[in-house]
Amino acid sequence: GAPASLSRFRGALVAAVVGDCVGGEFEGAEEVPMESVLKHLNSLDDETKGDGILEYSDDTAMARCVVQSLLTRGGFDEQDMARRFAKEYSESPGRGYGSGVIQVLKKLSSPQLSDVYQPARNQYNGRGSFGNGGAMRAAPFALAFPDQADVKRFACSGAMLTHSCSLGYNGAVLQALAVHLSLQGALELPQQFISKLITEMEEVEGDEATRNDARILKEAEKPFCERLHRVRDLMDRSKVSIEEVISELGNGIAALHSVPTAIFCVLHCLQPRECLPENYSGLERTIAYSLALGGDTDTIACMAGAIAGAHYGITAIPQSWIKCCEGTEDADVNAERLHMLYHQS
Ligand code: 8NA
Ligand code: MG
Ligand code: MG
Repeated sequence: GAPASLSRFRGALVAAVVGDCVGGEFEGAEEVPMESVLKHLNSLDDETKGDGILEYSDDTAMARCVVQSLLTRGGFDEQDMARRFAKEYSESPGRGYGSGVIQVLKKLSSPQLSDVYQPARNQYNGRGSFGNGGAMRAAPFALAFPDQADVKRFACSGAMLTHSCSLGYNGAVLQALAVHLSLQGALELPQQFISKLITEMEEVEGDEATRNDARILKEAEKPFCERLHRVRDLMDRSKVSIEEVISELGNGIAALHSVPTAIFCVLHCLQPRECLPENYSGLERTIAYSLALGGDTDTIACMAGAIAGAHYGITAIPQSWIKCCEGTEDADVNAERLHMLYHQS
C-alpha cells in the first residue's frame, strides 16, 4: 500500500492486539517448540471457537488508553492519559500487569496528585522501571503524529508516566520509531531501515540520563544502539537459530531485552523461512516466530505485530485470528480515527 495508507494503520493496531492475545498462551514459557506455536495458531481456524475467546492483557489495555487519550484530546495530554491508565487498572486489575507498575497505577488514581510523573520516578529507589511496559503501548504515538520529532517526544513522555528509567522510556521511543518508519514503507529496504533506527537512537541515547543509567546497570554506553548493531549482524547471517536470537537479543520483560528482539522478528520474517509454513503471509510468520522465542511472548508479539502490521497492512492478518481476539473490532475502528487525526495535523 501507499505510505501512511488506512490499511497500514489498521494493520498496525489490529496486529498489535492479535500479537498480545495469541501470545498470552506462551507468556513466561522457557522453551516453545515451533510445533506448539503452529498448533495453537491452527486452532484459531476452528469455526466452533467463540468470538474474542482469547483475552487481551495489560499491553492492549494500556494501548487502548493511549489511543483514547490521543483521540479525545487531539494530541498528547499527560494528565488525561495518566487518569485513563489508573481508571483502566482499577476497573480490570487482572490483565497481567508487571508487579512493580501496579504501585504506580494505584498512585495515579489519587485526586491529590499534582505531578503525574512523580509515582514513576519513585520506583526502584528512584531509578525507575526499565520494563517493556512503556514500549508495549508506544505504537499509537506513531499513528497519531506524522512528524518524527513529535513521535519521539510524545512516545517518551507517554512512557515516563510509568517508566522513568532511560532503559524503559528509550525502548518506547525505539518501538514508536520502528512503527513510524514502517508506516512510511521503510521496510521495503531493510538495511536502510535498521540504519535509520541506529542513527536516530544515536541521538536519543546521547544524553546524560542515558549515560548514567547505562553505567549503573553495567550496559553499553548506548544500550539500544548496541543491540541494534546486533540485530544488523544477525540479519546479515543466512542461518540463525532461535537459541542465538535469545542469547544475543533476549526475550525478557526489560525493554532492552524485548524491543530490539521484536524488530529482529519483523526483519527476519520479511522472507519465507524453512521453519514456517509456506502459505503464511509475512505477518503470520512474524507473529509465529515471536511466539517461538518464548519469554515475554505476548509483549514481543504485540510490538512485532504493530511494526509488521504497519508494513503489510490489514489484509495480511487472517480473519480467523482477528475473530478470536478480544478488542480487534475496537482497534480497527480506532485505527480509522487515528488515520484521520494523522492526516489532518
Ligand atoms: P514493571 O514496571 O513492573 O516492570 C516489570 C519487571 O521488571 C518488574 O516487576 C521488575 O521485576 C523488573 N524491573 C523493572 N525495572 C527495574 C529496576 N529498575 N530494577 C530492578 N527490577 C526492575 O512492569 P511493565 O509494565 O514494564 O511490564 C513488563 C512486562 O511485565 C510486560 O510484558 C507485562 O506483560 C508484564 N508481565 C510479564 C510476564 C512474563 O512472564 N513475561 C508475566 C506477567 C506480567
Ligand atoms: Mg501482557
Ligand atoms: Mg508481557
